[in-house]
Amino acid sequence: MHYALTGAGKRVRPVLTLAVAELFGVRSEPVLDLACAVEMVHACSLVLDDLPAMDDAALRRGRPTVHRAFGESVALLAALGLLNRAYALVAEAAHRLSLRRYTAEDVVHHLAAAIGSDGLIGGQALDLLARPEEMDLDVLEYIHSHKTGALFMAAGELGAMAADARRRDLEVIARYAKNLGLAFQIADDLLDVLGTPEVTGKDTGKDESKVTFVRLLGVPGAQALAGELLGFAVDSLAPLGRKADPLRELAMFVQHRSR
Ligand code: GRG
Repeated sequence: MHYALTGAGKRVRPVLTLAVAELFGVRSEPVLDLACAVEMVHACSLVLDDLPAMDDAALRRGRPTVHRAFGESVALLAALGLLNRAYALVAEAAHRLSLRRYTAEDVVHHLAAAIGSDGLIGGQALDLLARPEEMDLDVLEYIHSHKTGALFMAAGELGAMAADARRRDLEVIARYAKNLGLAFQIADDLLDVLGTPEVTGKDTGKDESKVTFVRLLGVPGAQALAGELLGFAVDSLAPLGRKADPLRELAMFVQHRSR
């Protein structure tokens, strides 16, 4: 669990949780716990995604994947351990926050819904099961807005809930994070083609046999779509004014990321 969690990842999702809570004026230990829980869920998903039964990856965050380092059975247990710890942490943090607009159950339920069969798990299942001839842009968007976008949305929404943000502000953050997450995934597809393992810290060229945004649109088309989605993300922040600038910077980071 420690190995999976502490590798040299970018921490984009927990940064999103912290940045959202902070823009609504809240910076506290329970918020940090929520952010850590989001990263634990992400680390869990990476361990599972790397398994031989899924992507069969050798390299992650610049070092051997968890199953390569410790064996498949330990990797499975580590993933479940991280997921369990994440739920416990969110439940404790949500309780300590004692919010006015949201119950602790709302917060836990939000995360659970993002992970479940209508979230990461559903997106990943369709990714594994869809036949190449069934893949078009709509199916690809469904897969990635679930397997990647759902955790970005939850990361942002948990930050907003932790700050007791109004429902309409929660919706602003959800729209931003959905577009950011999809753009992040397209950038990931582009890095699989244009990046190197030395810089990205993971295997590249893994998607050669897969239908990806780059396969369907070409490199310039995928770059243009990522740019367009990031534009939507940034536009949706207008009601929040200048205090949302850190989220605009995060969108810039996604646009220009090399790892
Ligand atoms: C039970 C949590 C859970 C998941 C089960 C395996 C699975 C379902 C989903 C896989 C989701 C997945 C791995 C999507 C890919 C998302 C993605 C773009 C990962 C790379 O994220 P980065 O670049 O990685 O943020 P670092 O290492 O920087 O954190």
